[in-house]
Amino acid sequence: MKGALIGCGFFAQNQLHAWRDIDGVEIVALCDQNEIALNASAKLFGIDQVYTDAQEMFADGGFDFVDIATTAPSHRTLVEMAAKAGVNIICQKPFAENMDDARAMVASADAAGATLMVHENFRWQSAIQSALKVVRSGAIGEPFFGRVSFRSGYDVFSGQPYLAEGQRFIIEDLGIHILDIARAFFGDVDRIAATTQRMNPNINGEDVATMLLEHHSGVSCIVDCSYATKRIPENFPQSLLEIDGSIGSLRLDAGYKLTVQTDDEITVDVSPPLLPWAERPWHNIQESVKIIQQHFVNCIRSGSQPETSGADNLKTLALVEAAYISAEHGRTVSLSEI
Ligand code: NAD
Ligand code: 89Y
Repeated sequence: MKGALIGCGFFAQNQLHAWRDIDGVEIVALCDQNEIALNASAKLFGIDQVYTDAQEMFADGGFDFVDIATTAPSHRTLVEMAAKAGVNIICQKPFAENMDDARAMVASADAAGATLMVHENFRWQSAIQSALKVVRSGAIGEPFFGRVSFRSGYDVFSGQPYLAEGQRFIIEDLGIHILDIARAFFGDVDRIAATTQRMNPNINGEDVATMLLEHHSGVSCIVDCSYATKRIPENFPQSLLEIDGSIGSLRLDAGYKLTVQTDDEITVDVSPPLLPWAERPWHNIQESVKIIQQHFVNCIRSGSQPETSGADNLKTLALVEAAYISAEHGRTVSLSEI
């Protein structure tokens, strides 16, 4: 399977490493408007076919899928270009800047018969997958309460300066993953209520968000995110879980400790492996990049829909929109409004 990647920035380096680890896949073309970033990645990963214009890359072709690793403002144009070219698509989160764009992007891939997956990778982290396996096995019974929590003081702005600039920050950038984890455990959401705060005076958007989700399944779930939390040891980038079920409970605590309590209590270490190209503390995220990209390849090979498909991601993106509306207007928002 031959692929092309657009956007050779900060995070794409992980994607390029992970593609090299996946059997039967080769990235044959690279594109970035920034020639310095383009040439640096081309040299590092030994890729000869390079473009500063995505249109030209699609016109030349010679690949079966495209990996869109740019930031959200370019996603709609690039996804629609890829769909027109008839290639399968994996696109970074946040999938789109608004719901209208996101729906149009899904429609364009559908019309072209192309697989469209969003690089929504946090639910694919191996620690989260281990917890999902326990809950889906019924080991703690019917869940009725959840908490998915991400609290950190890690400086994300040095690697991703654009995160300090937007009017929106933590829900759109990070909360989107945490909301998606809540969906993976408890399914679709009927209503959400959210508050936001900005603790860091040097950024434009909110860096703290506290959300309450009422899932269609009946589960009440708290999703809380912060980049203003000073704690030692620093937890970045771990997502922590607390789930209560009818016959037991599950916790994923800091340090990747997974505890399941029923009549007995079992704690297992679900630390992610440190891939040869990965570095702490990012190794948790980096490992999930390889897992999600392998999932994309498996789905194309088997002709099945990715779990985190474009269509599925509309529901995660709708939660982001609903959370901002709720925080702005101080009211509970029904997802049917979005
Ligand atoms: P970045 O700014 O470092 O890199 C983006 C690159 O895309 C830049 O080099 C830019 O020149 C290029 N680009 C933009 N528009 C283009 C276009 N139309 N054609 C060609 N090149 C174009 O950004 P980043 O930090 O690497 O983030 C990229 C995306 O990855 C963001 O959406 C971000 O939210 C996401 N991200 C995801 C994770 C995760 O765990 N899934 C982690 C970090 C970042
Ligand atoms: O951009 C974000 C993401 O997707 O994961 C962590 C991050 O890099 C900073 O919040």
